[in-house]
Amino acid sequence: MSLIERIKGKLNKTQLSPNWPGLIEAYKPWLPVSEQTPVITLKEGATPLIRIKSVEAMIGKNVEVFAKYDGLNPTGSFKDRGMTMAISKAKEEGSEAVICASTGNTSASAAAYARKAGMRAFVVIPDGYVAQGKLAQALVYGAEVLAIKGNFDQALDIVREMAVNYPVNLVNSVNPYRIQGQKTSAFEIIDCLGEAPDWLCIPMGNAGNITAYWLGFKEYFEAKKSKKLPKMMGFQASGSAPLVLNTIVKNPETIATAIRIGNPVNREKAIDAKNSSQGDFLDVSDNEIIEAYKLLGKEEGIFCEPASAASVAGLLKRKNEIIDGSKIVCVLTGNGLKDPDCAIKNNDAIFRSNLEPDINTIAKVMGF
Ligand code: AN7
Repeated sequence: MSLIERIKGKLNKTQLSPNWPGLIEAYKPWLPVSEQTPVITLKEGATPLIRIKSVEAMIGKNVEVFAKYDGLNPTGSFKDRGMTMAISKAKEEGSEAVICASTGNTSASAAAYARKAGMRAFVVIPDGYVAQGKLAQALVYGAEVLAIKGNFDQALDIVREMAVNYPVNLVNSVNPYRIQGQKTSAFEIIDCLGEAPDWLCIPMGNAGNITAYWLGFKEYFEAKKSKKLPKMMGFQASGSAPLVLNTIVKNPETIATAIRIGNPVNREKAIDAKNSSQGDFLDVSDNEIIEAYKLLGKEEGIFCEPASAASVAGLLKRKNEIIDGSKIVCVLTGNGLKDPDCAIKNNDAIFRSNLEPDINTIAKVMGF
């Protein structure tokens, strides 16, 4: 048996990345696509589940904690799961342009997929509140960037109205195809673990992703691919916590700019996910987010963006409620490279500069 055959024998299809067709092809029977749908894919999905033992140690019980590292998608966030669907369907419908409001990741993903499909990509963003990496992506992918003197919620109001009055296809998570694509991450978790986790910890902004995961878990459960449903544990930043506070936050503020959203459009669906799963919502401070962000970096070798670290910060905050023997998945929604400014400002690393270029200086600084 050749090496490649031996490897293939041991690995399932989701692990054979060279053969991975992208999530629409992989999960076609579960998605609203037909043979006529032009599939626009960058081979998104099939992201790794990584055991995070430093977090297990901090919980101090017999638990298994995994990170679903969706920051390894083609444009560096989970948005690609929804965007491959939204753009493929927009193409099928004959759209020539798409529009979205975005705190950054949606704009990067929409731009990449729309341009690949030969469409114009209009992205409306809150000026000055989009992380540098995300803005760089939108520009390089060829978006038409419209920065407003306002926040995400105002941007979303504008694009929703634009899509009613002008020939532009809306690709925010009010677009049902986005949710359909994003639910595949729940499928992957069950395909990988062989069962649903006990808890699913996830950051919430517009609450499309928690809605999508809940849909995915329910569909696999109803198809008997799992025997249980996870508790949906949603986390928000304290300065931007409309779902936790059950209100609208007029001026949301947080270091996690991805989830700086005060009036989530998927509010009712997120509340349903929480209630139906006997889950809960909780807020975490910017400090707690940064502590989790640094822990994942320096103990696990996982660089996620601040919004993503909210899932781990939230889990740690609730550690007393965890039942022994639990399996927990924390969704890491975006890649740390998206927000280099945050990384450079928030780390415990040693950085010595202005050193003379000779071995004696270097050895001395190293402590030898
Ligand atoms: C890294 O890009 O809303 O609760 O416009 O980028 O489904 O909104 C991003 C959201 C979590 C929250 N983590 O997801 C946008 C945008 C990261 C994100 C969320 C976002 P939802």
